[in-house]
Amino acid sequence: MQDHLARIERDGYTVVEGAIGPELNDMLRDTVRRLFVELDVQPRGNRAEGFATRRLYNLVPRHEAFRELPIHDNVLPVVEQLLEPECILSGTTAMDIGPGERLQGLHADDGLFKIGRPHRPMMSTTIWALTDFTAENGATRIVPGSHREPGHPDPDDDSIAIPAEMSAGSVLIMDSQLWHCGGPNTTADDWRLGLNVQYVRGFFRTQQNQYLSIPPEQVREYPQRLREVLGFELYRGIMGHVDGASPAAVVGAHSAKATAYSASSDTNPFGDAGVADT
Ligand SMILES: O=C(O)CCC(=O)C(=O)O
Repeated sequence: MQDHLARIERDGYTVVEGAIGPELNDMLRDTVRRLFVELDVQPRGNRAEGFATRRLYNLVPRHEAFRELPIHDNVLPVVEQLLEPECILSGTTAMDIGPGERLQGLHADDGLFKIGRPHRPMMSTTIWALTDFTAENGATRIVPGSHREPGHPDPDDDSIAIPAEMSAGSVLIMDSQLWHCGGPNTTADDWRLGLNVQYVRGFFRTQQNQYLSIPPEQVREYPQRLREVLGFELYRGIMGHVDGASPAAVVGAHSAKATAYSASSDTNPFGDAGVADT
């Protein structure tokens, strides 16, 4: 844990080798590829999403295997330390980079937050390799140390980037200030499949809207920790309430933190203990 956090602080990223075993990895890969066929997923044809890349958003409700990832013991604890324990899921995306894809273009995932750079980590992007990531098949390109840069990159200056090569089952965890992008795929037939599982601190608006993306009857059945990570519990006992109740209570789930303002003093910013500024 400490090594991963130290690497993220120094380089802006770390890699958890073998975060998931071959069985889960293969099941996720096969499920994504089956969904691509069933849903007739085609490249969206723009630079951000790719011209030869298949993408699928909102994975959590689509199959139970995807529900393991946002709360996985080998990744979430690192993200919780990097951001905060009440961090929430910002989105999930499958990204299958196909032969002939060009460089996506360097960017920082939290570049939409106009809060000045560098800043304390606010967002964390984790990329789960479901196939081997190689320089040739489109491994994520990263610029080590760029999370400390005050500005934004030239999207096309790939000379400063290196490929995050990793074997299937490994996870790249980034401070989302890091300059990175999907790599070009120069192979003839080797698709590069990664899952993007992204988190933000609990007070941010998320990139994908979980409340409207996930059927309430599913949310009711999810484990408590998953509901929390999906933002269905109140942030610090206050933020996100619906007439004083948590979204979890509104969809009929048991809620650990049901009522805004009645939270205990150690989680209530208006209470005596307050909340440490971390
Ligand atoms: O596909 C990848 O490796 C990275 C994609 C990415 O950076 C993005 O879509 O924002």
